[in-house]
Amino acid sequence: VPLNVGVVGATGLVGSMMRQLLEERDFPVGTLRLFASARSAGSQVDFKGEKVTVEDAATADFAGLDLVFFSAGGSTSKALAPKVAAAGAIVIDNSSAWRSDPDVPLVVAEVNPHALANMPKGIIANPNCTTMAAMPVLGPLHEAAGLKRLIVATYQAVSGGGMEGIDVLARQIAAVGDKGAALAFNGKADFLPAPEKWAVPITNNIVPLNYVLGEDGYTEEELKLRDESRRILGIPDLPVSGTCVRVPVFTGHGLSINAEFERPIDVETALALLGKAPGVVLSDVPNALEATGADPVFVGRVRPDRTVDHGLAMFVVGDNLRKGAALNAVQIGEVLCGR
Ligand code: A2P
Ligand code: 11C
Repeated sequence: VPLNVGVVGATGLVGSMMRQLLEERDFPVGTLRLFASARSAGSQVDFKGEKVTVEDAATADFAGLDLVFFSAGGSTSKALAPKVAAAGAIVIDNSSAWRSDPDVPLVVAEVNPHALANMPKGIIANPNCTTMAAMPVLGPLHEAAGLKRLIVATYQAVSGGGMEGIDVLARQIAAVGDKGAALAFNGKADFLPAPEKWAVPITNNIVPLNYVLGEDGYTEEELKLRDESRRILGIPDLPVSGTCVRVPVFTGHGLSINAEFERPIDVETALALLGKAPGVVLSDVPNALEATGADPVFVGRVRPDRTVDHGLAMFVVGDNLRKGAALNAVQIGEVLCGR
């Protein structure tokens, strides 16, 4: 049965990817309505060869919609998602607004679709792109051996910061131009651009501070990784220590993962499980360019972590705009359609 589908934040980076994936995956869309801020209301966007006019989300009437995807930031979701759900639609929200609400399931399509059985608010949360990349890999390993502790360092692409992140890196790369080799001896060269969006330049650099600091000196991104992993895997007190780092890559979040398990699990067993895990592809050198534009997450460098009794070390990369955001949201929609 075709559904009346909406996208709030349709003009943004993730919202545009949602539109693309609805088309690419032939999602059963009857009518598509697109919403954004007053700034872009009235503009026209292509969907399946037809023009759709963008509506102002603040004043729109949401009646008649079955399923509405949100990717317009946390405050828009907080304010609007309950209104849209009250009008009768199921909301799949990509922001962090609802992820810790016990009445809102936090779902990775391949890992915990059963959580969709309980959604009293009519709202479903889509995880952070960093957490997301790890879940299709850690889910089957946890099922086999019982995850006990997680140490993660990330290598995150700038498109995790939206269109603005892409623009900032592109501008900074252009400003350095062909003078970059001078940075081998002088990290304060006068041609370096002033920092924008991140505390220090992102080009030719690594930035171990993704925005805001929270509890214990961990960043919000690192705390999301901890809290969301606990909820998705169903291990409420799982110890997780993350270090989230921004790198000058446009798309593809990489994660170096050290996982400790309750029970023995060797590399061969892990590779056999990961080789047949849905949404996971084995790779000798999982890297950001390999992941960009691809649906699955890539895992490789799987080896024993002998610093603990039952440990594995590995590297995972996923497209932060696809599986990390828009794709998982659409996959949740597909799971709902299947019911
Ligand atoms: P607009 O293009 O009208 O500003 P990104 O994450 O790429 O920056 O995109 C953010 C998306 O969220 C855009 O589609 C943007 O619309 C939308 N958005 C931002 N603020 C609001 C708001 N208050 N109400 C509805 N949509 C919003
Ligand atoms: C980043 N992971 O790479 C963030 C973007 O909680 O959905 C997504 C933030 C979120 O900057």
